[in-house]
Amino acid sequence: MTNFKVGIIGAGPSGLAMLRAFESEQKKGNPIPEIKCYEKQDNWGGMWNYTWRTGVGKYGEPLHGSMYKYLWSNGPKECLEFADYTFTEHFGQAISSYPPREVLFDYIQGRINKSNARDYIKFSTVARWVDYIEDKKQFRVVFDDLKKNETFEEFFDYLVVGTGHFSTPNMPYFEGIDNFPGAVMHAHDFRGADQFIGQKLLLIGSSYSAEDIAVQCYKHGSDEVTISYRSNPIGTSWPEGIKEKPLVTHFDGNTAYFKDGTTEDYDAVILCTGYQHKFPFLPDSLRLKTKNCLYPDGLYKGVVFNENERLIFLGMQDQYYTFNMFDTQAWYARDYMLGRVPFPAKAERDADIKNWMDYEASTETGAEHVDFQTDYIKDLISYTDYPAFDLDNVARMFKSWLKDKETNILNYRDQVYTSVMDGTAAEPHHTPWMEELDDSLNRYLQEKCEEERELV
Ligand code: FAD
Ligand code: NA7
Repeated sequence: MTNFKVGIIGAGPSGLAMLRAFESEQKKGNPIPEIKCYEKQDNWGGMWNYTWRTGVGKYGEPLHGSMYKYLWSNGPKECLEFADYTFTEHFGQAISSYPPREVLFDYIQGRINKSNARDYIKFSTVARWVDYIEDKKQFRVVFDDLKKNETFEEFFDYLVVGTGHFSTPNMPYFEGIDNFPGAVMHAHDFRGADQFIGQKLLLIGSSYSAEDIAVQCYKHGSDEVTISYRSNPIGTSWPEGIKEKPLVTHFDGNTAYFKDGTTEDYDAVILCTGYQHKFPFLPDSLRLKTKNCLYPDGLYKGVVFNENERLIFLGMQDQYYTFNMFDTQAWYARDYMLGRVPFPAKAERDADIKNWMDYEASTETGAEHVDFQTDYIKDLISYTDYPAFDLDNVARMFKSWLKDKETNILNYRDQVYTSVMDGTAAEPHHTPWMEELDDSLNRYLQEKCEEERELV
């Protein structure tokens, strides 16, 4: 049955994957449902659509973007590559394994520009509220057209939520932080290391944001960085200038007090304390309630909302895999909506969710988390025609990346990997990452940097 209507909220990598999944079906000559996608920003790309703004966007909405200047991929691009659109197809040449943000944005756009996806997307439009109308089995969604400042509503048989979950800060309070005299911000508002040159920084949290912001600030000239951890230190061998300490207990002026009894003075504090899954447009009964983990409770196959099977969430997991995982989810969601994949009774779905959650609970190390997500994607792929790829090899690259970071956090981005999609071996970037201060697409694609040319 295809005479139904699908609403997609968000045109980031997840929402775009959903559009692409339907497009691939259409290209085969098969009928597809009526689709509409709504994006609150003026362009697609989600997090990868960089903004200099903080706080609110140009229409006064809570700002989505958490990315910053000088952000380079924090994992090998070979692990996130689309199976149906390779980096080599896009750039026409081999590139390095850890491209900067603008290069990845270009790649995301490359695939979607080849489709008619833009025709389906209404930009500058925010989903405000959703009701489920039981007797019609439809969602009523209230939107605001931000440019026209007008409210309207639409009805859908299926609703796909692809609004991301690294946007609403988790901001814990630490006694005395309200009187800290320097800058205090969450990683969500960090827009680059420039303002912290010559400063002594305290980062709270010990995951990806803390690790990368510490290294970025070190690279761009901060004096000293302390990372304060709650549960576990990151534990890599840090260069002189970055160190880890147990959790800060409180502040007095610009002095931070730590659990181990030590104190230190700082110029600025950055809370790298993660994000909340936040769906202000969903009522409690339709809301996914989860912390950041590999298998959120209540999602069958990590995608279908178990309490209302017409509601779909994409990209809600913590992420080792990104773009190709969103694809496999979108392909699954498409075939689910088209009635092509088995959909057992609720008790069986509950049991399936529990199995995955028990599996996640049994994992501890980074390598085990990688294996978990690899198995999850293998399961999803087995239901659809998303092009199969060598996931075991991708898992090996992830584990090697984890080791590279442990060995040398400052140069892991100089390592190169080989695509499992088309066999292309990555080319080292023309400049070692620690010396490369320009993250623009133009500079990145230069064959040799100017200084080298002069020497030739
Ligand atoms: P998002 O990219 O967050 O997109 C969600 C979209 O939904 C946005 O466009 C938003 O405007 C829209 N939206 C939200 N609410 C509404 C609403 N109510 N109405 C309409 N539209 C709405 N991944 C990697 O693979 N490599 C990296 O190096 C990497 N680095 C990262 C660094 C940072 C700082 C962060 C925060 C994330 C990073 N990620 C990285 C992960 C990144 O989140 C994913 O790559 C990807 O962007 C997730 O796609 P998504 O579509 O699920 O969500
Ligand atoms: P994560 O990976 O969810 O990590 C959040 C970190 O914040 C983690 O180390 C937490 O410590 C820490 N945290 C959370 N609450 C507190 C409090 N109250 N006090 C101290 N520390 C706390 O978020 P990230 O921002 O690092 O990464 C998210 C994405 O952004 C990721 O995909 C990157 O690519 C970019 P815990 O270990 O739970 O004790």
